[in-house]
This record gives sequence, C-alpha cells and structure tokens, in this order.
Amino acid sequence: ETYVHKFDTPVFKGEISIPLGLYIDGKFVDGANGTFIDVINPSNGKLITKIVEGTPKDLDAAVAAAHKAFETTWGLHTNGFQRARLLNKLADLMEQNADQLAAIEALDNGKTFNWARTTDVDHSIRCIRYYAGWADKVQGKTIETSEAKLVYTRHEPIGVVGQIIPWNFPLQMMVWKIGPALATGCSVVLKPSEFTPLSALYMASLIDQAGFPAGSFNLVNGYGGTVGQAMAEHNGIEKIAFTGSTLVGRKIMEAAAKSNLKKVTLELGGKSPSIVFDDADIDEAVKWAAFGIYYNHGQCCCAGSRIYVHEKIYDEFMKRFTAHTKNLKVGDPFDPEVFQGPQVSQQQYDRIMGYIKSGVEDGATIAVGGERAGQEGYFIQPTIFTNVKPSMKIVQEEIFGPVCVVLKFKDEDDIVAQANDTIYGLAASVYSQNVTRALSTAHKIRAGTVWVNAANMLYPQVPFGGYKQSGIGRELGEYALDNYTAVKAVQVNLHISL
Ligand code: TXE
Repeated sequence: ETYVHKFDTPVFKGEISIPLGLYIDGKFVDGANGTFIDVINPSNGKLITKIVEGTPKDLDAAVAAAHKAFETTWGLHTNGFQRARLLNKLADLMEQNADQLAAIEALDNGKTFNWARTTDVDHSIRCIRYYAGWADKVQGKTIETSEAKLVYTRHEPIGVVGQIIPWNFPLQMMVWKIGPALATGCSVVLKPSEFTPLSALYMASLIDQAGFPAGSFNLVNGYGGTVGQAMAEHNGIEKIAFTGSTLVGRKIMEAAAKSNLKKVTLELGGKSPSIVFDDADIDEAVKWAAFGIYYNHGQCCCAGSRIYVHEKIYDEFMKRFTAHTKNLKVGDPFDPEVFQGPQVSQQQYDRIMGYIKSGVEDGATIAVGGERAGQEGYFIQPTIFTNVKPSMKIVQEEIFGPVCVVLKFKDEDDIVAQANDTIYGLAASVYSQNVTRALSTAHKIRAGTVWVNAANMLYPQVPFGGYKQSGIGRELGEYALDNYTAVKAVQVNLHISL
C-alpha cells in the first residue's frame, strides 16, 4: 500500500508516492498485528496518513532476514567495490529525488523546504557518497611479531545491527546510521521515529530500487517502548546504534547489558554553551549564535542553548541579538520567506511551553518571545531568557526548542568552568578574534565538537559525538567505521626455525 501526497506549494508542486508498510527481506509487508500509527502534520495538527505499525514479531522477521542476507548475499559475501556501487546508486537516486525528499521532511517534520533541501538532503547525499568511498578502503594491518610468524588483522563487518533514530533530522539520522553500516557490509534493521517515518519509508523504496540484496536493509516502524525496546533486548542483534534522549539511551544500555552484551553507541542530549568574548565580531557572533539555537527550531542535539556574553559587550550584543531574533519569520514550512516552522509534535510543543513557564516561575525575564505563534499547529516564537541563574531548570536541562538563555560573564578564567557546568558535552561555540584565546578555550571545553566563530556546521567526514552524558562513541568520519567492524587478529605460524 502506498500513500500519494499532492503538494501544491510555492516551492514544490507534484505528487509523491510513499510506501506505508514495513520493509523486510526486500519487500514492503504488513505488520503482524494489523495496526497502524497516525502520522500527523505538525503545521496543522491534522492526520496525513497512517503507516503500518511493526511489532516485536515483525522485528524477529526482520532480524532473521538480516541474518540470512549476512550469511548468503551480504557481509563477507560482497566486496567493497560492489557495496560502493550500491551506495553510489542510492546517492544518485537521492539526487534525482532531492526535492521530493525535502518536501517529505517539510511535511512530516515541519522543517522548512528550503533548509531541508539545502542542508538535510544535500548533506545526506554527500554522507552516502562519503561512505561509498570508504567501502573498499576498510583494511587491517600486518603486525610484526617475529620472523617465524605472520600476524595480520581483518576489520570484518560486525553482523546484524539495530539502528534507532529520532524525529529531528529523520533523513540525516538515517544516513549517518546506514552509511557506515552498509559500507562495511553489516545488515541493517532500522526503526525510524514514530513521529516522522515518511522520509525513511521513501528512502526504503530508493534502497529497493538501487538493488541492495534482500535483507541487507530492513525497516520496522513502531513505537519506542515496543519495537525499540525489543531491538535493544534482541539476542540476534550484534550492535545497536541509538540517537535520542538520554533517558532512553540508558534503557538501551541496560537492555544490551541484560541480553547479549550487544555493542552500543549512543548520541544523546546536550545543553551546549556559546561563549562570546569581548573581542568577538559582534555581528558575526549574533548571526551564528542565533543560528546555533534557532536552526531546525531548536531541535538540534548540539543547539547552542546557553549563551554567555562578556559584560563589556553584553548590552550591544543583546540589542542586536533581540533585533535579529524578532526578525525571524515563523510559519508555513513551504513559504520561502520562513525561517522557522512548527515544532515536531504536540508532546514537544507542550514540553517546550512547560520549560518557558518554569523559567518565568523561577524569576527569569523573557526578553523576546515566549508565546505560541499562529492559531494552529505547533509553532513557538523564538524565545530569549535573561536574568537567569545557573541553577534554574532552563539553564540546566535540554529544552529542545527555540529557547535560549543569555548570561553575562566577566571573568575569563571562570567562563570555562561555567560552560562545563553541565551533565552534557556534545558541542560548544567560541566567538573571539583572538586566535590564542579562542583555541585555548576550545581545548578546555569538555565537548565532542567545538566551533570557533560558527555553529551547527556538520560534515560527513568530521566525527560527531558526545563527552559525558551526551553519548558514547562517534558517528561520521572514519571513526564511525569502527562502530560497525570487529577486529580479528590472524596469527600464522610459518614454521621457520631461526
Ligand atoms: O525522544 P526518545 P522523545 C531529546 C530532546 C527531547 C527529548 C524527548 O530533549 O525533548 O529527548 O524526545 C525511540 N527503547 N531528544 O521522547 O523517546 C523512539 O521511538 C528503544 C534529543 O521523542 O528518546 C524514537 O525512535 N527505543 C535527540 C527514538 O527512541 C525507544 C533527538 C527517540 O525518541 C524507547 C530526540 C525504548 N524504550 C530527542 N523509547 C537528539 N540527541 O538529537 C523511545 N524509543
């Protein structure tokens, strides 16, 4: 069964067919329970369509198909050149359907078509090509021990991997996960977020067209508490990769520990600081700090949600930052003038509004925003809090919306301690024209990424991941290949007597 959506918007016109089933063993199929999940349009709160709901029984079928492929047509039964060709074919198909992918993201997630097209989709195509490039370059080493021995390592695909992704970058999170897994020859079982399944389903149809062997890639839609949990507990899954909340990340590790000790990588929450020194280019700092927090409606794990500004430039920064924030247009994701669309769901809308309320109750000042935008859908005004104390919930906890706190600092030595005063460690930004100050600060920050005079810049070749409770392991770059390979040492006795 497929759903055909007719788009008639200023930026995209046309019909897109999206399969609604689970994708198991090279076929779109129904779920074992015959139940469905509503897919809601965040711009108006209305039903778009219903997708097939997967169950743990369907997951078993997907894992069995993945094993069969791994042992017959995939895994060590392919070579890197063949896998590279398939991934490049997939990238070609994504390129041919780039507008379609962007339109689906705008419809289902609420991000704007233009941003989706120029960031999510372009980045995703590059990411698949990047891992296509690695497919025939995954290699071990020979290691000298003695003249009587030959010792070498093989980096073998780890096996069947489970991948659970969130709703904030549905397409990008999918390619970050499947790119290195398929490049190394692992078989994949993917669970998209129940809130944003459509681009993954469309991608499954492109993967099918590209000609990947049946069972090498499988998709099981479903809720986190059922299919997601069953995946984390599954004895037939060798490795699990998860992006989502820190709360669920803990559950995944626990389930992995209690079942088969599957390998775990986690990409979790953040409360990333932006530090604006008094020698920063203020206009640039305003532009990037705003992009750092408001891009993707604040729904970025690396969002720069705590902004620390040196007291000497605080007033000037605030003047320009509030003006910039008020100018951001919130509305229809298909309107080319719009910067910010709706939040993804009613749950997220309620959560963010709850944080705004808590900030007010704790005595912080709303400098800009703080309200719903529009009459329907899940739109929230970009919001700045000032007069905040480090102990407040809005300073400590991840809000995951277009809401930031701005704090004044004076002491350069103390600012690093303040920036590091968080359970998270995903990212940070430093704004300064002084290279020594900027880089020495960057080195002292406990985070997996530090941007200098920039924010939210991601490249497929640059590793991304968290310190502290922001996660375990690194995605992207060469580093991600390690997540999907097991190292085998082969020791050969050459029977040479010395
Ligand atoms: O995330 P969940 P939610 C943070 C952000 C957000 C909060 C809550 O702060 O406000 O999390 O969002 C699957 N076993 N991030 O509740 O539940 C679920 O189906 C296995 C940051 O939507 O973590 C979905 O596919 N899987 C984050 C995925 O986990 C389970 C992005 C993420 O959903 C599961 C998203 C379980 N028991 C939210 N329960 C980031 N790092 O970018 C749920 N899931």
